[in-house]
Amino acid sequence: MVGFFVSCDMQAYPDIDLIERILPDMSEGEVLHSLMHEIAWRDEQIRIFGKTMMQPRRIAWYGDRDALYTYSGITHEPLPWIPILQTLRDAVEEIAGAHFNSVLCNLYRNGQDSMGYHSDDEPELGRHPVIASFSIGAERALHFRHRMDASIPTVKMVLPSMSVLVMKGATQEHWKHALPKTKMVVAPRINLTFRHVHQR
Ligand SMILES: O=C(O)CCC(=O)C(=O)O
Repeated sequence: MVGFFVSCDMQAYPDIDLIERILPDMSEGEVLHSLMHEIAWRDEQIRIFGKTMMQPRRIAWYGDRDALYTYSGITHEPLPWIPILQTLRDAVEEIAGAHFNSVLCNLYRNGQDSMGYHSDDEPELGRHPVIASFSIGAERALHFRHRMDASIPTVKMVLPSMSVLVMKGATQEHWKHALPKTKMVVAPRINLTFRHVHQR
């Protein structure tokens, strides 16, 4: 396995590993260019407190044909895998030691694009899912907030370009995560969260 691990205390930290600089034989520029231009990015609406608005990021859902996934109240039908996503899936499967049949792609166009606090705890992901989150482009911080114990400090993980964050164990059960807006970063960032969706 290539990379550098940050091992975390199970009590005060989510069960996560950060592996930096995967794919040593592919350039960051090539991968970023492919993801930007070959993914069918789309804008999606969300409803918050009765108001409909655009999500502050662009998204796409790819996967095996039967990997249907309900997310933010919307059922996503996957688009078929494309070569760059298959290559990245192979790499993250080896790192995570898990099989993934789908991927949620997020494009944050600048520091004003973001994702609010949530857990990836939909029933079709099963209990204690392994989720491998590949990041490329601008470095942004992912924040983890404990769901039950407000005295536990927020964990802030800076996710470098070409890194994989593996979330596992009780991470989704006990923690919420978010990608806050930032005034510092203006460059785009792409994040791919590889998941295994079980059929109901
Ligand atoms: O962009 C990120 O690093 C987080 C993405 C995320 O939380 C999700 O797709 O559920």
